[in-house]
Amino acid sequence: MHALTDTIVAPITAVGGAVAVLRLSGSNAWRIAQAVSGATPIPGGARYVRYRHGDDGIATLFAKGRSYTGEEVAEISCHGSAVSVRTLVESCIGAGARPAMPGEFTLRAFMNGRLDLTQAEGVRDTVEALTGAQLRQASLLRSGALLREIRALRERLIGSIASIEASVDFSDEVGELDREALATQVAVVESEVASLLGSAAGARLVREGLTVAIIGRPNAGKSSLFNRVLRSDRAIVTAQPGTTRDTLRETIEHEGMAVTLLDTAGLRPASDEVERIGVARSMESAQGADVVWHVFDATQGPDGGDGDLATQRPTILVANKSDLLADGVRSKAGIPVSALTGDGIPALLRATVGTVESGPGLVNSRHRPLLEEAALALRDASQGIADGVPDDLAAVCLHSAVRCLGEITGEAASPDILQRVFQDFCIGK
Ligand SMILES: Nc1nc2c(ncn2[C@@H]2O[C@H](COP(=O)(O)OP(=O)(O)OP(=O)(O)O)[C@@H](O)[C@H]2O)c(=O)[nH]1
Ligand SMILES: [Mg+2]
Repeated sequence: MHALTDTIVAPITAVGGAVAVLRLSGSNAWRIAQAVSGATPIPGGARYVRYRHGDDGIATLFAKGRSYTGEEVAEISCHGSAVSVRTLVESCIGAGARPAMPGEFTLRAFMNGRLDLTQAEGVRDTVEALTGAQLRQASLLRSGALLREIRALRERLIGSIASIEASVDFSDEVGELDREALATQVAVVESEVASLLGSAAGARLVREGLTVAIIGRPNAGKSSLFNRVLRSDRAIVTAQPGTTRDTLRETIEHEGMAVTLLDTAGLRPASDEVERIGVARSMESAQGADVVWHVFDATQGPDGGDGDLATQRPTILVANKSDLLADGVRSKAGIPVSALTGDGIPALLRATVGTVESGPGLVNSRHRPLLEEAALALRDASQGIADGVPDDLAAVCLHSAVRCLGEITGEAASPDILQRVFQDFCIGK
């Protein structure tokens, strides 16, 4: 890791816009902004500046303690062409800055106590959000909603540990430990940790979205359905069975949730090597999906040799080509849809989202194992208190739960945990 005392620079806007903004952070930020622009920008305000390399823009200075990173910061804008951005970055480096590492602005904000690890994750999730639900969830995390909950639980446990330690060390003054009160305190924390864990699965679906594998026999209309739901001609459709070979993947937003659709090769005994690989990939897609759409031709029914398509995943039977059924005839099974006319697609999407439990929640895949470990330690503590183990043994379990909660917020985080959190940030965050 590079020195945290360097002044760093990176564009904080995406390429391709009309305007770009560079952020300089560190003790020389203002001096470097001044060196590249020749003007004296106004502390705490924005000022029009002309850069030595030819472009111009606005410089905004933030004082130490009043910026995103907590350090002295200058944000300087220029026009968004790649050459203007590159030249301005190079000028800043020439004046003493170093290129920022991915996530380094947010790492510095964390180091300076501007945010905790869960809020840093909220920053990353906000930048990466694709749907309205993801944006709301990320903003809640960024606002410190999980931090406050975890910190409150941690403080309660620290209080319990203190009461145990006081009764061990100063039993003459504070008297015997009130084991019943202690058991109640631990039980409350235990149930709150359990409820956080209970929200994790739903939160994952909002965060990562839902993956749907479309499988079925050749010619059932899988690719047609895929195209219809995407509203584009993404996949090749022909009347010839065995058209799709490679798995295709596209994401849409449905009612705030990211839904990734996988179009797969029709399942049948393969006639050549390419098809054999395609069929194997179809089964792999199905095993990895949250939901499977098992598509069949409504004029034939699902039983036409489709029995071998069973997967372990929640499966929705989809009776496609319902437009070919005679008036008044209903498909024997499944949700009737027509990829040709679009009939039944809204009902299919509703049923799909209905098979999974998705809900607001702030727990991510890093927090989850730590919460599980805390829950185990709390269970051991409760058990110990009920069984009358020595008080300091119960305290050991509580200490371990406190450490897990501290790793979530970063109050007790080692350098490798920090590296894991910040490594998947992009440059400029
Ligand atoms: N009438 C009607 N025809 C459809 C419908 N959906 C698909 N088809 C036709 O069925 C044929 C096969 O469609 P595809 O979408 O290629 O089927 P597939 O399941 O992807 O087939 P493979 O990729 O070979 O496994 C094409 O001729 C489509 O035009 C539908 O809802 N109604
Ligand atoms: Mg196909």
